[in-house]
Formats: sequence, C-alpha cells, structure tokens
Amino acid sequence: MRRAIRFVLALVVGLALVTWVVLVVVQQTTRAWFEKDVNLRAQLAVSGARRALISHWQEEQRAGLQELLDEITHDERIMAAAACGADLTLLSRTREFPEQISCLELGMHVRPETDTSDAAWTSWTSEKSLPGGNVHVSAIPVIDRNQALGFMILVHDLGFVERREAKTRLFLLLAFGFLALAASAVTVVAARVSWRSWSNDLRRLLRGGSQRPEFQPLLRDVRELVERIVAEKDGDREGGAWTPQRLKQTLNRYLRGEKVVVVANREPYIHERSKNGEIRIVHPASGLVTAIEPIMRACSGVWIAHGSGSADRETADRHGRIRVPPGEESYLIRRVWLSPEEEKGYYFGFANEGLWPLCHVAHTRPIFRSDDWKHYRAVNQKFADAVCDEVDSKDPIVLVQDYHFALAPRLIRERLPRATVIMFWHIPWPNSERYGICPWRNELLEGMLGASILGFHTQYHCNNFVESIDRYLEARIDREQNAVVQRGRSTLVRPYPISLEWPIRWLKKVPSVDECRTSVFRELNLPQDALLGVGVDRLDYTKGVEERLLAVERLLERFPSFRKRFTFVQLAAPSRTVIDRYRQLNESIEQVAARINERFGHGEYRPVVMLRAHHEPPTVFRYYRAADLCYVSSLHDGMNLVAKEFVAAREDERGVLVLSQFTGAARELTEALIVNPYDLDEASSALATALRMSTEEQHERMRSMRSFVSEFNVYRWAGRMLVDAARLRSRDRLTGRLADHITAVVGAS
Ligand code: ADQ
Repeated sequence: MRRAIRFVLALVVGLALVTWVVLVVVQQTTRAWFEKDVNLRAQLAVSGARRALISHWQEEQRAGLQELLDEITHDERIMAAAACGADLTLLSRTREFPEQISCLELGMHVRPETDTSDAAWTSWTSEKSLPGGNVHVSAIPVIDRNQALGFMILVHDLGFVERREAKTRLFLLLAFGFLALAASAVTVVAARVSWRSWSNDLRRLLRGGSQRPEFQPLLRDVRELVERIVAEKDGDREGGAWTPQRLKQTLNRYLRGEKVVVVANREPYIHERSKNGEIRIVHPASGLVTAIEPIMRACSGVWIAHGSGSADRETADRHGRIRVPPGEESYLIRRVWLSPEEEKGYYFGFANEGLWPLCHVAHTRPIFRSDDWKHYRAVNQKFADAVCDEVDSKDPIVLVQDYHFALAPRLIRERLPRATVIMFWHIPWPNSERYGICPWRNELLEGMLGASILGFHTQYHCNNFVESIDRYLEARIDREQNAVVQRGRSTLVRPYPISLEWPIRWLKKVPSVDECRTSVFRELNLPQDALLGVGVDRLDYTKGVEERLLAVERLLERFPSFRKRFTFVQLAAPSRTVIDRYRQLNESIEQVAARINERFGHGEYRPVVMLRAHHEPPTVFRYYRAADLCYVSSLHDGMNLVAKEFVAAREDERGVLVLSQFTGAARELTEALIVNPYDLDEASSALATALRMSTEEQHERMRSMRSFVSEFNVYRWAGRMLVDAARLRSRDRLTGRLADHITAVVGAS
C-alpha cells in the first residue's frame, strides 16, 4: 500500500510539472495570437473607413470625423479611437479615449525621426498599462495619394484576452488533474491485479498446480531453493546442538532423505566364532568406526565393508548383507569378501605398509610393492562394484572412507556419473615432497579427484593435498572455492574435523565415576590414594606408546614423590600384527614396560600396567572415568578420538588430558596440557603438573573442553558435509539442466 501511495505521489508531482510547462507555453502562444488578431482588426477598421476618414480629415468642423470615430468604436473589442494630424496634434477622439495616450507620444513611433518623408510612416502597436487594466494600442497612418494626413489611434480592451487566458488555464488544469488521477488509478489497479495474478500463478505452480511438463524441472529447483533458504533460517534459529534427529532432518530437507552408502574397510560389527564355538560380536578398535557408526544409525542406508570376522559369512545372507545394530536393525552392512592374497596385498601391503607410513611422520619407511598395488586396484574396483549393486538411484550419496579407497571415487564416478561422492581421509596428508615418493602418486590423486568433496581433519592437510595436485597433476586450483578443477569437474577440498557422538551411547552402560574408580582400582590392586594415568590405543607406532612409557619413566626419575604412588595403565589393542614393524613395536613396548617396572616397581607396586587386548567400549570408558590423567602421545595423528572420548567420559569435570601437539585434536582441545611427545622432559613435567593440578583448574579446563566436544560433535561433522554435498547437487542439477536446455535449443535451431 505504501508503495502504491509513493507511486501516485510521484505521478501527481510529475504531471503538475508538465502542466505548468504546458500552461506557460499555451499562454504565450495564445497571447501572440490575440495580439495579431487585434492588429488585424485595427487595420481592417481603418482601411474600411479610409475613404470617409480622408474626406472628413481636412474639414474645419471635426463633427464628421467625430462621428466616424464613434462608429469605429461600435466594434465591441475597440474601446476608444482618436485621429492625430500630420503635425502630431489631436484632431478628434471618442469620449472614452484615455488621457494617458497622446498623439505626440505615439507619433514618434509612426513618423520616424530619421526619415520625415511620408512614405516612411508606419503602423505601430504596443501594450499599455492603465488604471482600469491593460489595453492594446494600435497607431495606423492615414495616407492619401502618398501624402501622410496623420494617423489613427485605436485602443483595444485586453480584458477579453485575459478572460480567455484564465478560462484556458482553468480548462488545462482540470484536464491534467483528471488525467493524473485517471493514470494513477489505472496504474495502481493494473499493478495490483498483475502482481496478484503473478503471485497466485507462482503459488499455484509451487504447489504443483501446473500441468505443463516443461516447467516441472524449473519448479523443482525453485521449490528446493525456497526450502533450503527456509531450512537454513530454521537451522540458524535452532543453533548449537547437533543431534541424530537434526542430522536426519538435514538429510530429509537437503537431500530428500536419500539413502547414504558408506564404503569403509572396517565393519562396525564383526562376527567372531569363539574357541567355545559361540558367535560373539566385536566392536573394532577404530576411530573411523567410532565416528561413522552413529551417523549410520541416524541416517540409515548401507555400510559396505570387508567381511573380516570368522563368523561373518554364516551370519550374513547370500549377498553378504546383514541388518544392524543387533536388536535395532536400522541399517545394512554389505560384506565384501576378500581372498587372503587380496587382504595381504591391498590392506596389509599397499594401505598399511605403503600409504599409512607415507602419510604419518613417524619415521617408518613406506614399502611399495607392485603386487600390492595390483591388489589395491582390484579391491578398490570390487568395492566400487559393490556400491553400484547397492544404490537405488542414479545420483546416490556415497561416503568413501579413508586411505584404503583412494581409487574408489573415480571408479564409482565412471559407473555413476551423477553420484555425489564424498571422500574423507582420516589420516594426515603429507607435504608434496614426501608424497612424491609414492610410485603411483598420480593414479592415487586422479582416483581421489573422482570425489565431489574431499575432506580432511585440518586445513593444513587440505593445503598439503592441494600442493600435491599442483605439483603432480594437470589441474586448475580454484583457491577462492578451495577446489580442484579437472576436465571441467570440480572437487571441493575442505577441512571437516571429526568428532564423537554426543552424548556417547556407551556411557549409559558405564557406572558413575566413583564406582568406576573403585572397580578399576580393585582390578589393578591399587590403594585408595594411588594416582592413575591411562592410555588407550591400537598398538601402532604412530600413537607414540613407546615415547609415552619413556615419559612415565622420566617422571619417576625426576619426581621421586610419585614413585609407588603413580601407575600408568595402557589399554593396547593388538593391530596389524602380520606386519613386521608392528611386531617389533609390540616387542619394544614389552621391553620398555618391563624395564620401568623393574626400575621403579616395589613389592606389589608396578608403575606400568599393560592390558594388551581389545576391550569393548564400556571397559574403555570405565578406565577413562577412573583415571586422574589420560596421556595421548601420538607422533602424528589425523585427529585422535581417544582424547575426545576421555573428555566425554568425564561428566564429573575432573581429570587432566595431556595431549601431543602432533594430533589434529590439539588444535581443538587447547585446554589440554599440550606437549611434544619426543621431548621427555617436557612430557614428564606435564604429567607432574597434571597430577598436582588443583580440582578447580581441572574443572575449568574440563568444562571448556566438554562444551567444545558437545557442540562440535560428529553429527555436526556429517551434517556440514551433507549440506555442502546438497549445495553441490542442486548446483550440478541446475547447470546440468541448463546444459541440456542449451543442447536442445542448439539442436532445434
Ligand atoms: P585410529 O587410528 O583408529 O583412527 P583414534 O582416533 O584414536 O585412532 O580412535 C581409536 C578408537 O579405537 C577409539 O574409539 C578408541 O576407544 C578405540 N580403541 C583404542 N584402543 C582400544 C582398545 N585397546 N580396545 C578397544 N578399543 C580401543 C583414525 C585416525 C585418527 C582419527 C580417526 C577418526 O588415525 O587420527 O581420529 O581415524 O577419523
């Protein structure tokens, strides 16, 4: 409404201006016409009476002339008349002739001073202002046979001209006023009608009322865009907490509830046959599984993984499928069967003896064998084929996990060009020089660029990846978008720091902090006033377990007050034990632990307790809760979820985290005591500081870290990737449609 009023006001002001200009022009033109008309009349009047005028001009008695003048003034426009002689004296005049007009004054104009000849006499007109109003005066010479007898003065009333002008002005004003009103009314009505009908049309179209097929794709895009804007607004309003429900809603809103397909080497539920013949379910010690499993529970879909358990075949159907989690059955595991040679070459060989040490700065030399590479390629193809078996649309969302599947994104894209492939690399990415030692560096990069989105934990790893592309491939790097563009296709390269589900479901099964402390102390045979440190890892050289034990040894050397009081318990899940380097690690850790216990043990007291086994999550969390500190000493780690698990376990806001600066987690959990695990003095000092830290400081640090992990949880991690994927999908759909449209138009023309 306000807009309409503003429009009408502008229109009226505009028209008023135009009217004023028109009025001025019309007034000047009509005035010129009237003057011309009056002059003509005066000329006619004099020339019509000329003969009579000449005959009476010379008479002594001026009665005849007077009569003639009276007759001339019978014309209603001629107010008065006078006759002036050649010597510019008044000969005769009518009664109304104004005294202000004299023969002498006008004669100066009629008889030019410079030329006194009779032929030079000429008519003259002017306007004169008198007390009764303006008059028009015409002076016209009376010539008889080339002899100037004098001149006639005719005075015209201009009142009628002014009356006419006023009438014209009024008429024009009325006409333009009416025009302004009519134009405004018509414009406003037309605008309202067309807006309403346009918005009604749009509304009808958006509701799906249009039957015209050519509008349908466009409509779908508009509808998606509107929904996304609304969803983003809602998302902003919802703020902070990312939950499984919110992740599910995000999937529904942004990706129309698409089924998510995960490709990962490790499966979340491994069926193992025990020695007593029973089948048990094992939850693997894997950071990847810890993070991705809650996502699958929230989103459902299919998890394609290597069926590695001894009872996996008999628990799955003939396609290798099994519904999990047991009792809930919310998603599917599709097991891929690998021969021992395939597992050896692809998993132990290329992935774990080649890529794993290549990507971690932990001083273990990578080993690249062409046979392993062959298996790696074949297994990647096998998993890509399994993806194609499991999807139920042409544009599925596929989450490819980790360094086991660097080739899979391109292989999937070759068969499903419209798929949205998100690849997440859970371990660090080395600098380009280091990466360059891999004999198949280009093939790996090409494979990864099949993904639509490539995620790493940190920006630093993204930068290293982009540098590797820059150095080894022909591709354009779009630094503004953080993308790599190759053959017209782009891959976004983004940091998505991984995290945990919040709250952690296992904690429901774990007793209170006090109960955990009591039961763990009992199991370890520790006195009430003992101090306990904990480490939880797969036995991997990147985790710095050996350096950790050395730091404990240094602590006891430097701070004797902790001897017989401090115990460090290491939960160590054997891992990749078929690889030599892992066997060496096991042995060396055993030796270091034995040496420390020998040096500082006393009676029942052993400073280092090695619990070398895979522990189910509730046990792991019991230890986190029982401990005074947790030491994460990785030599290099993408993120490290143990650090976050310790924080999540401590609902009592106690306990101190000592964390290696070489973990991705150290960039987020800045309230931990951050150390260089190679620097044993620094690390042992940090352990001492942790054991002496006041309860208040523990609370403060732990509260801040808990609030961070709760907010930046794994649902947010997945949500951000899926939202980015959804944006890409709608962009690709729009550009794809545009390209189709252009092709169709070009084809038709
Ligand atoms: P991982 O190298 O497996 O993960 P991490 O993130 O520390 O490392 O996760 C280990 C997981 O295994 C944790 O959930 C932990 O509880 C569990 N675990 C460890 N020891 C165990 C034991 N003895 N018994 C039972 N469970 C045990 C990779 C990268 C990491 C990255 C994750 C996720 O190397 O840097 O954080 O992926 O992206």
